[in-house]
Formats: sequence, C-alpha cells, structure tokens
Amino acid sequence: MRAVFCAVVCLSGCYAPAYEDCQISCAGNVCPSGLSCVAGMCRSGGASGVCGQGNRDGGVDAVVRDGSPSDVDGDGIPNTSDNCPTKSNANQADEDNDTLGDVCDPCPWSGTTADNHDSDGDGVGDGCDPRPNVVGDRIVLFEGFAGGVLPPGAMAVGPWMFSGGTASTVSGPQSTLVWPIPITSAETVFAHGTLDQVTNGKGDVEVLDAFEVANARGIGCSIGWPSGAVQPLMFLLDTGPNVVLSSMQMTAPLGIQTTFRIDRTAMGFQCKTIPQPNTVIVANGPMAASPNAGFRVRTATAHFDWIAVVTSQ
Ligand SMILES: [Ca+2]
Ligand SMILES: [Ca+2]
Ligand SMILES: [Ca+2]
Repeated sequence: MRAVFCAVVCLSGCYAPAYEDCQISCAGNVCPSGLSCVAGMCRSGGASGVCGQGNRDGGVDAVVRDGSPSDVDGDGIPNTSDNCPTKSNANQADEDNDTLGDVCDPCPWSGTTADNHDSDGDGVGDGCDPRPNVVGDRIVLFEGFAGGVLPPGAMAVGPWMFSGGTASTVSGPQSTLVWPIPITSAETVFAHGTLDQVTNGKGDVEVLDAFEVANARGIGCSIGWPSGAVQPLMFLLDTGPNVVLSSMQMTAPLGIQTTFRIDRTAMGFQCKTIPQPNTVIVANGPMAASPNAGFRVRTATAHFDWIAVVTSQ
C-alpha cells in the first residue's frame, strides 16, 4: 500500500507540464514550433493516448507520456538537467541563455526577468507579448537555428546555410525561407537579422508575413535598396506584384543588426525596424489563404539569428 501511495505522489509531483497536449487542434497539420500533430492535436514529444482519458499530469491534457519517471518528456535528457523537463527538446536550445529552453521559455529571445514576467498569464512573457495586458496570445513559432540544418517544417528556396545559430544566404536573385503559421485574427512576426552586402548597389532583406508559397505573394517588412531606389529605405512590399506600399528613408543599414516587427490585424499591416528608422509604417495588403512567415533576401548577402510568430485569438 505504501509503495502504491509513493508512486502516485511521485507521478503527480514530478510531472507538471507547462504545455497542455489537448488544447490546440492541428487542422492542416500546422502546429506551434516544438509540437507535432498527433491524432488531430498538437503535442510535444513523448505524448501518447487519447485526449480526455486518464489524468496522469493533473492537467486538462490527460495524455499519458511515454517517458520514464526520470525523463518524463522522453527526450533523453534527465529531468534534473533538462532545461524544459516536460517538453521534448533534445538539443536544449536556449537562444537568450536564461536557462529556460526555447520551447518552454515564455520569452525565448529575451531573458530578462521583466521580459519573462507574464502579466496577463497567457503563457507569453511581457517582453515577447504584443499585447501584454490582453490574454490570448500564443507563440506558434520560435526558431533560433541551433540545429545546424534546415529546421523541421521550414521551406527553403535558394542557397541557405545554417551554422553557429544563424541562417544565412549569399547573393543571388532571391532566397526565401518560410514556415506555415495558423490562420488567426491577428499575428505579430518578430525577427532579428542583418543585411551584410548588396550587389551593384541594389538589394534588400525582408521579413515576410501572410506569404503564399504558391504565388509568392505576401507582405515584406524590408530594409535596403529596392530596384529603382537611390536612398536606402525601410518599406512595406506587396511581394507578388513587387509594389512598395509604404516607405521611409533610412541611413545605410549594411552590417547593422536589426530587429523587425510586423503586426497584422485583418488585412492591415504595420512594420517597424529597430534601431532605425525606428518608426512604424502602415499599409493594407493581401491576406493569405495558407499563410507563411519567414525571410526573403534579394541580390544581397544576409544572416538571421531568430524568428518568432505570436498569434492572437
Ligand atoms: Ca526536455
Ligand atoms: Ca531561454
Ligand atoms: Ca502574456
């Protein structure tokens, strides 16, 4: 009797997943980064069973995992040294070096205490939450390129290289690297990258949102020298017809690490780049039926450190 009691205490006390496995359905096989579609639900590694049956972890997921008690997420890293003990992350990637692995970090690209604090309790830390006082946001993609290869789920066109925690591409007509994202009422794309060189004075780097792979149409939040531009610009581009929707002059951005942010609500897009011109430009653009987010580089050499997508329900 005592043995049974101890076993129950250990299971309920040792197993407290930060992520529930029966909360997100995966219509279209699209799941947040780090999760995979199993039997219609997005689940972290090691999860099995039917939603709504059993209660091993005491949460609403009620899915039994395959891992042993000493490695509950089954990723090969013992609980005691796993930077995400209840989410499978064999590579232990930790972009911001705050000791929380990317897949369970409430703010994976900034490790300050204030940025990790989650004021509205929706699982997204204030520093990464586009709406830190409105519940309902979710990180559906975070990729820090720790794997050294094309990340799972990403689609690449052109010469991309992955090493040292970056994705880079060399001068060519254009290179794209995109990930499918769920269709929601609004989303925010964050990315960190650098335009290193352009070819013959022309070239740009874009962070894409609402991008359709089939016809290469979407919105680009871009910096550089688009065709015909004399001065460097930060601009919002409709990538299909290659039309600049809104723009602002900036000083030459070559070699400057830049944080990009695109906010979409319905068909309205806002673009901001930091450190410069550090202003918001807005435009209406196309809304994709099968949206992707990612990067595009045209006649330039560039590298990226990470990308994230946060959706709002
Ligand atoms: Ca883990
Ligand atoms: Ca972290
Ligand atoms: Ca939040």
